[in-house]
Amino acid sequence: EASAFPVVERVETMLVDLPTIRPHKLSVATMNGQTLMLVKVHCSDGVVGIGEGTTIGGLAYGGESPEGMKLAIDTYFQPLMLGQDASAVRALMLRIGKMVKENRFAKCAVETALLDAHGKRLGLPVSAFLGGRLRSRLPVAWTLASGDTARDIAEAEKMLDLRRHKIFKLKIGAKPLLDDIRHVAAIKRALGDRGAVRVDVNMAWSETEAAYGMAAMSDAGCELVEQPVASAAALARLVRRFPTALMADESLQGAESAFELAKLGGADVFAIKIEQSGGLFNAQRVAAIADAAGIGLYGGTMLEGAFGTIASAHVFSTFNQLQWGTELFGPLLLTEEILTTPLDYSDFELTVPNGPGLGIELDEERVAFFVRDGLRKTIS
Ligand code: MUC
Ligand code: MG
Repeated sequence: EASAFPVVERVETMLVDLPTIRPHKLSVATMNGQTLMLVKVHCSDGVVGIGEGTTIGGLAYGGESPEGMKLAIDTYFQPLMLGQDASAVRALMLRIGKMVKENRFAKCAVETALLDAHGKRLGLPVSAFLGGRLRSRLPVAWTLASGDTARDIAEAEKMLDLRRHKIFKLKIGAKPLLDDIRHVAAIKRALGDRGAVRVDVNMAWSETEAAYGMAAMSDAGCELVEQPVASAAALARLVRRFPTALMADESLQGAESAFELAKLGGADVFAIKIEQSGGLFNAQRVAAIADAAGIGLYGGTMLEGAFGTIASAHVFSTFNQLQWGTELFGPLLLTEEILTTPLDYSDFELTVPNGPGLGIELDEERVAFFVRDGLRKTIS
């Protein structure tokens, strides 16, 4: 007898290795490519949902890797999902949460796939059952991280000409402080009022360096400094000492850490990421904490491909406020298009798709070529 609700029949995972358009240099790693961990949830009503997990530089950024996510889902998530009601997404995520601690990135990928499937089933975009969107276009920052000042300026000029980005985030912290200060000042000088300049230190500074660095960033015309130090207590000591805004990223590892940081007064702005938050619903919980604490919001990225990026876009479209825009440029850092219809990046913004589920479609033939141990390996 057929059950009254659609059940999860199969959970399929794959690693997709894609080159980046240029080396992407962060203080924690230099990326020459990105690995997308894609998860497909096959349901008994014939619906298939797709989710994605990524990290930055393998294990250089945090505790999860694409390979680790795949293993966790294949071995531990899948048995908890098979035969369960695929349309009861929150109940299924709670069930998984009871048996799987941490693993926020893998949970986010699975939740994304379930929500994509659910939306396709209902004929509604994911944003609709996250409470409904307040905006359909999101401002998108671009990250300048070639490691070379002149090249970064040329890249920013190109983005301005294309009308694709006018907010620029510079990755610093790998070089000596004075070199970084010169780099940021030179880029802001070149762009003037045409482009906003922000920096992400990815925790590379000591608190002393941060105090000096934040003052220098303010003088250089940099409007925001992201996660200069690791410690939440140090962030709280640095916050609002300088005209430049202070944004937390790595410190935010789900709602509990967001609550602790808000209590400490450790940030002017939260960079909310769906993966670090542990999924789309949890990203909304982090946003609610920021709202309640009077903290500004920014839509962050783990340099996801199209699926993680659009899952993020659906969530960010529902935030009460989004004063600092987003950095949902991940797909543009990759050389390959993996969708049948490319995303709409235009006039400095990304359009949140309106079709059922995530509202995007995987180009199966194209992606087969880049699946690890798949077609490309067989051919070459
Ligand atoms: C981060 O730390 O915010 C976001 C943009 C980028 O280039 O790297 C990421 C990660
Ligand atoms: Mg960051």
